Amino acid sequence: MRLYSYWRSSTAYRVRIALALKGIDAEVVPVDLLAGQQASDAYAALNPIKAVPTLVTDAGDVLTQSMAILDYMDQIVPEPPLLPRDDAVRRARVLAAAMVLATDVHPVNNLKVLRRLQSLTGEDAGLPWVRHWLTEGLAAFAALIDPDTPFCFGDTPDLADICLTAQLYNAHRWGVDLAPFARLAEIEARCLALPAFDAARPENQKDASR
Ligand SMILES: N[C@@H](CCC(=O)N[C@@H](CS)C(=O)NCC(=O)O)C(=O)O
Repeated sequence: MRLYSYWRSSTAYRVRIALALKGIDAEVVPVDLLAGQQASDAYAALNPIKAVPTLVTDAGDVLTQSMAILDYMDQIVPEPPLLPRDDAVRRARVLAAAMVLATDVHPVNNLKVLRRLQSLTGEDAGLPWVRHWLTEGLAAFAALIDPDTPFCFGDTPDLADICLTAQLYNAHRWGVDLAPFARLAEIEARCLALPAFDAARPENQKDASR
């Protein structure tokens, strides 16, 4: 398989974690978002929304949207599961928490949204904007997960933990005050102590520039 990724992309980070958890080998192809490579004709032909990640399977199928790619991986390699399979209510709860970060927080803090905001307002409101939505989203996420489990919803990491770890990378990067989120920090530490999460970290990618 081939994963088009950018080291700092939290959506590509989600997919890198899941690939490692599932033990799926993939060649990582860097797409430099700051250089605008996501908008090249060649890349846009693969991923029409001009964003990472994109996964190309061994059969040549081109998959886009990180949550759809995670679902695909959960189908082809069922263990460890990313979502509960035998409890519809728990499955909906895990998905809801993950989607707070994936569909409520991530889109409004995306690079192209920040650039558009700046071009419309003439101001660089990026940092307060990003911190606001992250803080609001993390508070909602914390209220939605189980209160006293090692990971978000149990003894092993799932889709919610994957989305959390990736989004907390952004929170650290942008200096969000994480003092109110002690439980999330504990879960993050447990996740990052696992080899699969560690291997997927932005700073451990070959295109990481420090
Ligand atoms: N909903 C998409 C979002 C993908 C996305 O926006 N990725 C960001 C990086 S985290 C990106 O490539 N942004 C490019 C840009 O803003 O120009 C997904 O989950 O795959």
